Amino acid sequence: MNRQDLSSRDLVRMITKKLMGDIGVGPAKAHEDQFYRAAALVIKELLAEKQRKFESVTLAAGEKQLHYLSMEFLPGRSMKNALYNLGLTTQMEEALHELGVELDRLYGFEPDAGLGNGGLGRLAACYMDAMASLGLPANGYSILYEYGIFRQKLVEGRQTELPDVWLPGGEVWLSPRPDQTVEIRFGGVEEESWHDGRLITSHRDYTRVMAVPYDLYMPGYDSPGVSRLRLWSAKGLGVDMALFNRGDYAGAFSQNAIAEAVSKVLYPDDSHLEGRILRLRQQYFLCAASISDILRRHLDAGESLESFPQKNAIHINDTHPVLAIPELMRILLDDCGLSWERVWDIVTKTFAYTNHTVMREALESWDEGLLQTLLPRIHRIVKEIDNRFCRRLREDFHLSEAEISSMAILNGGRVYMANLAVAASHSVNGVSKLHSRLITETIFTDYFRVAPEKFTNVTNGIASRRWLCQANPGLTALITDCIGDGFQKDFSRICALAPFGQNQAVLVRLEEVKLDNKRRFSNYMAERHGFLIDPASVFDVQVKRLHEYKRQHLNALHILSSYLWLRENPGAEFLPRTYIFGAKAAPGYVMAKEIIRMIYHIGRMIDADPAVRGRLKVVYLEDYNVTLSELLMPASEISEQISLAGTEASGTGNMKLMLNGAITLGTRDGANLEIGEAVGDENILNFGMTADEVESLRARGYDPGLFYSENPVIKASIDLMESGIAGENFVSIAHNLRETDPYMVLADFDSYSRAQQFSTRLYGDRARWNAMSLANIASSGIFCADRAVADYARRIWGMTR
Ligand code: 26Q
Repeated sequence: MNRQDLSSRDLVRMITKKLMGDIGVGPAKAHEDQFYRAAALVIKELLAEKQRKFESVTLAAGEKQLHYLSMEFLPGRSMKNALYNLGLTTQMEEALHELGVELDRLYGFEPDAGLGNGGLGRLAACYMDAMASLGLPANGYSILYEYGIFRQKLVEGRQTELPDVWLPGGEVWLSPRPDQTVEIRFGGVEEESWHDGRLITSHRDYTRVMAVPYDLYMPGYDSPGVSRLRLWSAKGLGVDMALFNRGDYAGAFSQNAIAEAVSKVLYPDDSHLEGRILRLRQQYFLCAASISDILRRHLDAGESLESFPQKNAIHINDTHPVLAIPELMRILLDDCGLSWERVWDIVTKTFAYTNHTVMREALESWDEGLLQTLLPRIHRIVKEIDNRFCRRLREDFHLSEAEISSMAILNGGRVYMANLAVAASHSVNGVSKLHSRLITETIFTDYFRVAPEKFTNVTNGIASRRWLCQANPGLTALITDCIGDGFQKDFSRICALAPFGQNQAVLVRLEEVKLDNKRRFSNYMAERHGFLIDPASVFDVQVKRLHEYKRQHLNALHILSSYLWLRENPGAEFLPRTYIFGAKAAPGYVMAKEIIRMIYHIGRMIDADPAVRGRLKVVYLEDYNVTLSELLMPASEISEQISLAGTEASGTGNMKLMLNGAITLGTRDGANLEIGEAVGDENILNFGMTADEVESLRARGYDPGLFYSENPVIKASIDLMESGIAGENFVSIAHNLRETDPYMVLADFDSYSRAQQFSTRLYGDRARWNAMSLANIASSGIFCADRAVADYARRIWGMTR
């Protein structure tokens, strides 16, 4: 049974029962938020039941299970997606209507589950959806952060961070499983001794934290599959009675508080953050709880240790959960008594690793002393892995000491997590063709020479049904009218839309759908934030985390130049354009926060200037998240993907925008290149240096000062930053651009400006623009997460269906 076979009558009965039984109110008196909870509880129960069935069928059939370990999952809201995938939206609408409420209004009561920072976390959520839709058994593992990604508030353009309290509305989706709690041990002393000729390790004086699992179910579309995301919550052992009885109340409770701090809050993405001990505790907490759970389930199914790699694939999402490797080794060595060689064999057949960045400064490393104190046994195992590994490189591969030290796991008192991941995984992949090539040429070049067969590429994909069918019903209806149903299940079929690029009636309808979505977005912004956005202006969108490599400041610099141009040419014809930004900055990233403040003030300056107002507008969206993104993507027309070539691993927002008919204005970076291959050069707006050109410019020596002094447009725009934008100046950004410009904003500026102007000309030719937009939608099939996950399943996880 793929679609849930329930009538609206059944749902009325089930919702009423939940209201009376769990919430304590009858339908006549219930408020909307109570209806939201009741409906969520009904859906959760259906999902739990479906997941149980799916799991028992796949286990009975002896199917291989995927375990996806990630410090981040960013599912956003669950209700709409669950109903859509179960095929229950209409019945639920009718049921609620009968009870006097509108389903659409209930969606608004659900908070985003924001247990991630951005791309990497959202990717994990998209993949859970795809696994379930393909009917492949998948378990996601992460942490039940009490506070997810901070809520962003702008005060005079300054980002301030507020705690994200999501559990009050979010926990209705979680099923606690306290019976499957796991004990995690930190610190203490580790000893080895010999008994009857065997080496026995013992561990004492450790502190204990309990990991309590909460499950979130994610159903597949028109499929029996349901993915289970298991989130671990840290629980202390309660009050220390000995201290309490002595009257030491602070001491009596403090151990408990320290233990529970582990799952309190998600670390905001900060690649430069010096190794914080709490982050390392979080990482081990996730890994130890998950490995224990995976192994228990494997053995409960009546399987042997030998069959572990045949029945389980463990994927580590970047290096954050890499301690799962030594943790599995620890259990197999110490608790199961296997030999090192057998354990190494099991581990290297089980683990696969995805890298999400080429930037060296973002590669994780930990102080070795810290690891030793916090996890003495894990440290010893890592040391032994490193010893054996380096010995092999020296003896079997005859590598030089320089090569060995670049590949070593322990070096100069630090632990290199990416090296551990590559050494112990059977597969290492990047997330776009370019990125996968670059990692073999830069950060992993020595590894690539020794074991080229490990390296592969799987280009990212997105949950197309969420980002198109659920987020953009108008466009979905148009596509269905053209090519019928069927593309929802098999997204590669969306290519059947391509011939409609010749059909003027379809193109006109496409334009109308876009305008409707722009109006919907403008109305929302007006009601919520009092912003007035003209739906007739071009919606030019850059939404992603704020980082210098993503170059929001290149966009801002160009807006400043347009502003100056308009001031000098007040009578000129100018296609009105609204630049929409949405981005959170890591709280400690000073330059990123300054860029936010500058963009905000550019918006103010323009609004205050009658000569420019109405033709240019800059909107900074506060607290950009998954739900806001679902509203914005359908309304977007230009997709800004302007990272310095060679820095953005893939990008996934670029795919969501393309799927909704936006035209990419971007560098030849990450997945932009593959978007270009799919749509053809005439349907994408590329500019700037290629990754190779960036490299050679760097090698020749890049001097941003030259661009500043020789290009009057650049000079005037940077000078404006310094002299004042809406009464504020941005000296540090101006200085950064002129003096170092690490991401070569000035080198790409001219080319970017020309691409912007070209986009304006194209937009003026409505038929041409609409045809380009349609070509983008029709070419987006390969960026569906179903395709990406099918690739992983076949080529990396050894799963078939
Ligand atoms: C590091 C140290 C301390 C705390 C947090 C972190 C941290 C957390 C998250 C470092 C990095 C991340 C996330 C990285 C990320 O999202 N990368 C993006 O992954 C996407 C999915 O593959 C790609 O599309 C993007 O190109 C890539 O930037």
